[in-house]
Amino acid sequence: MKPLLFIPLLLLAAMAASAPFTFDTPYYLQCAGTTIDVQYYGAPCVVDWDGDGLKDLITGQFYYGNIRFYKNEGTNESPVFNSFAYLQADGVNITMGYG
Ligand SMILES: [Ca+2]
Repeated sequence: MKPLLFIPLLLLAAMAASAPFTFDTPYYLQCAGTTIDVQYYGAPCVVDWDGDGLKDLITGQFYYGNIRFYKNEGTNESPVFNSFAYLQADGVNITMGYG
């Protein structure tokens, strides 16, 4: 079984602006009802990537070194991810070394 991208609630707590920093039971993030799985070494980052005021999820993907962008369609307190896109520059996927 492949390891799944595990994002502790620590990151979700960071998404809630000015919320007190607390820990809760960890769980797997979902995208469109499916657990987000980037194989290995995801290195997730929470940031408002598209400038709409909602913090999104950016994470690496082991195979092919792509970088995934999950747009937050919920709120900063309860993020919802329904799809992802690969980050691109000049129409070409941005990749990092892998393997
Ligand atoms: Ca955003």
